[in-house]
Amino acid sequence: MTTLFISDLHLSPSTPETTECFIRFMRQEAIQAEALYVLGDLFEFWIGDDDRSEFANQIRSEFKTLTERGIPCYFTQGNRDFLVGQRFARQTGVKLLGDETVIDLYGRKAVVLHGDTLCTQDVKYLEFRKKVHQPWLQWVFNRIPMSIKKKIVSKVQSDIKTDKQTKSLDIMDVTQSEVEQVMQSHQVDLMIHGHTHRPKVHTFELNQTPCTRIVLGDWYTQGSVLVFDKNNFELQQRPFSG
Ligand code: LP5
Ligand code: MN
Repeated sequence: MTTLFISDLHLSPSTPETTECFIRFMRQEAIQAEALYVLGDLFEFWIGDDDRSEFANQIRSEFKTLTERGIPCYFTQGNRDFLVGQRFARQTGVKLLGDETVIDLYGRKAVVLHGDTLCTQDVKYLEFRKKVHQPWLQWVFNRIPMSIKKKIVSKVQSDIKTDKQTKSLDIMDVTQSEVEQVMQSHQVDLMIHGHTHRPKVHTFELNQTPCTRIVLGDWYTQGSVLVFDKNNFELQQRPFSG
């Protein structure tokens, strides 16, 4: 039996190949797993749990099928789907996790998170994150009609687009001291996250203890899955034309 981790699919009606790959993954692979963890940015952008589009319904239904078959599904919000809420969880059977969650992986403790909060050099993003995470603002936004919400999101997205282009790749990667601080605070030697789209297994020592940080890959040109079982783990890819 395996535990599967995915993130950064950026699902959207405009990228049907990714959606097809995701659906195949859910129906053929996740259905046989012990658990599925989605560590953020499942969606290119999630405008709110009131999204009743055919696309949103289809994705919800894939999770519902899985959880109804008894496969536990866990979801951490990313910077693009921070508006996934309890209604989505109720409708799909998915369990929402907090920003940082410690899980038991076959007897080994691991902290799982999206990864955006580890990029402490990206001060402008973290300020932006703080703003859009304000509960009162989300409460208001969730009550605005869909057509107006779409206009607000497009406006904000186009306003901040150029800002990202001016940032160095370094700024948009994790800060090692923050990684260490988070791992120490949870007393774990394993961290799993996405966000940076730089899939890799990093090993380092922390207080003479060997530590591992696994970075999940995005789904831009292929599926990307971390497969974990009781003896081993592997970052694997899934071709689009499966
Ligand atoms: O995902 P990726 O890699 O493309 O970029 C992220 C960071 N960008 C984001 C932005 C989201 O994708 C788009 C969000 C649209 C939000 C609409 C909000 C509607 C209101 C909701 C209210 C509840 O996450 C990017 C990081 C990058 O990861 C790192 O890899 O750098 O961050 C940015 O580019 C953010 C800019 O630096 C922020 C610029 C400040 C602009 C201030 C505008 C204030 C708007 C307040 C909105 C209420
Ligand atoms: Mn992200």
